[in-house]
Amino acid sequence: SSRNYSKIGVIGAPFDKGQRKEGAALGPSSLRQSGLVTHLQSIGCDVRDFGDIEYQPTQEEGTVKNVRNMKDVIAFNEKLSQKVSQIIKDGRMCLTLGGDHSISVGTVHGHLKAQPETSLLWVDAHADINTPVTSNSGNAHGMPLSFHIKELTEYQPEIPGFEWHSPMISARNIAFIGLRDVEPYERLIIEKLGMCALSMEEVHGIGIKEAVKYALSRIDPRNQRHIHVSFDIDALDPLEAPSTGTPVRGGLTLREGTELLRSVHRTGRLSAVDIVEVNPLLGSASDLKITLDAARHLAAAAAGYYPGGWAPKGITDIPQS
Ligand code: 4U7
Ligand code: MN
Ligand code: MN
Ligand code: MN
Repeated sequence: SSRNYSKIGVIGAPFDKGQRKEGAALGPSSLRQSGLVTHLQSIGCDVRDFGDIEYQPTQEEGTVKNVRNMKDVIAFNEKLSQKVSQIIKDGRMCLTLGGDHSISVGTVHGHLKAQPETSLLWVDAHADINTPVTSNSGNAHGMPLSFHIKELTEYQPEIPGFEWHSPMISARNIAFIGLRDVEPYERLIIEKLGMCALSMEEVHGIGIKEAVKYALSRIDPRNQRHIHVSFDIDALDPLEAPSTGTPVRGGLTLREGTELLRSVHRTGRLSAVDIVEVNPLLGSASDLKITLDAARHLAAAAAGYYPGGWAPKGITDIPQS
């Protein structure tokens, strides 16, 4: 194996108005405190930390067209999208630390603006493809994918202030891995659009390596597109990542998660990764430590970390006594 560590730009997205539990907005600071960024540096990555998106949420509830806090979702993500575009244009893999999953409204949009030829791997227990019309919860973190998909344009209500955001990816360039809690209308959308959706059942059937290979062959058949991985920490089993808002049993092991990310890294075209839904206010201190450790391992795998180690650069001989 050869040493191929990344040039990375890290951006924090401290936002949790896409769902009702407080705490995911503390994700970026708690991930940084646990040493995620310094770990990437220590394994040899060229890391530039762009800090956190600065945003003061409005105090009003602001439900628009069945989307709770939509004004905040729109304003936060407009800033985040610009930042992500800038980092990618700067030639770095953009690592975004959430935040709840509604922050992918901005990360995916910003990535697609900078690199239109991008495919998207959605690693999650959930499909997050509800439109404001099909959503039962009104929570934006269950809707981000629907906003990005060209084929769903005519099913979206018009939302004032959201005009800057247009769908920029086709359903054929998106795949799911890890699904195990999909609502009936979400499943209908997936089937109507013929999307590649690998639930935990399929992952267990063919193994994570084959699952990733198959998903990539579906969304990037000519091996030429950039890849965005939006990794919801709840894709992992709650035993591996307990501190999250919507845990579902029967998930990926951390080992499967790192294998997935390292496989995508090996394509050489991984250009953005989101790690979202870490909520430091949920669970015990030990639950939180386990969750933060998992996130750090995922980030390192995305950066190309190889656990077998490397010989020192440029040296071929064992030192003599
Ligand atoms: B997450 C849900 F109703 N489908 O829309 C919804 F089951 O980002 C869950 O994946 C969404 O954690 C989960 O609210 C969003 C629900
Ligand atoms: Mn989820
Ligand atoms: Mn999600
Ligand atoms: Mn969740």
